[in-house]
Amino acid sequence: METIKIYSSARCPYAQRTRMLMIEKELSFELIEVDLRNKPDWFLSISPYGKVPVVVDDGETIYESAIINEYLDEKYEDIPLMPKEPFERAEARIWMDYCTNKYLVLSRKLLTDNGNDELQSQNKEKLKQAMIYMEKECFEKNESGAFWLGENISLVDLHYAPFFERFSAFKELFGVEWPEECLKIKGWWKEMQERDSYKMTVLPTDQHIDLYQSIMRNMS
Ligand SMILES: N[C@@H](CCC(=O)N[C@@H](CS)C(=O)NCC(=O)O)C(=O)O
Repeated sequence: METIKIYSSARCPYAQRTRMLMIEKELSFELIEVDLRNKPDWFLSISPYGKVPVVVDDGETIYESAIINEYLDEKYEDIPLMPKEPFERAEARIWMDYCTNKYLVLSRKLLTDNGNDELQSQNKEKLKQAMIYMEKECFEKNESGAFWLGENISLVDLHYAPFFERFSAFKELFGVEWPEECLKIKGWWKEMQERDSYKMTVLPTDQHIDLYQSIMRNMS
């Protein structure tokens, strides 16, 4: 088997999802760091969207973190990260979709609406309600286990973890508070921080703050 190649950027939360998956599944891989401010031509010829992560496995190119992670989980079955039952698989995908289309959309609004106090207080309230929804509809319904789907870590945990890592930067930049109702999510986050996959990919909050500040400067 050829070593899997992953084209990544240390600061990219989407690439982090895939790097975490490789570590959780104990896959051997070659990590290729790409300078996204100065993308080399060879990278643009590999990455159709010019984005990381991209994976090359057995000569095939796969991109988009959620698709890569499902692909690698299906192909390398020894340590499965998705449930077997179709309904449970659908539930996992619903929670990953919630991350993309709700949690991340609301988080991004804090960046785009920075400076508008009225909109920011609405954004913070919406983000809080989204977290309370996750707490009540997912974590409080789990009968056992600290993970998103219960006892076993899954693709859903890897989907959210990089963005919870960045929560402390959002607290610092925008005063976002962890809702006091979200105790089980807090327990999950504590558990995730103990994983090797997290410890080997985490960056200090200062670096996230710098990156978000530069994103906001480029917006204005
Ligand atoms: N939906 C993509 C998002 C990937 C993405 O936005 N990557 C960023 C870095 S975090 C990137 O490569 N940006 C370069 C660019 O847009 O030019 C995924 O899940 O893989």
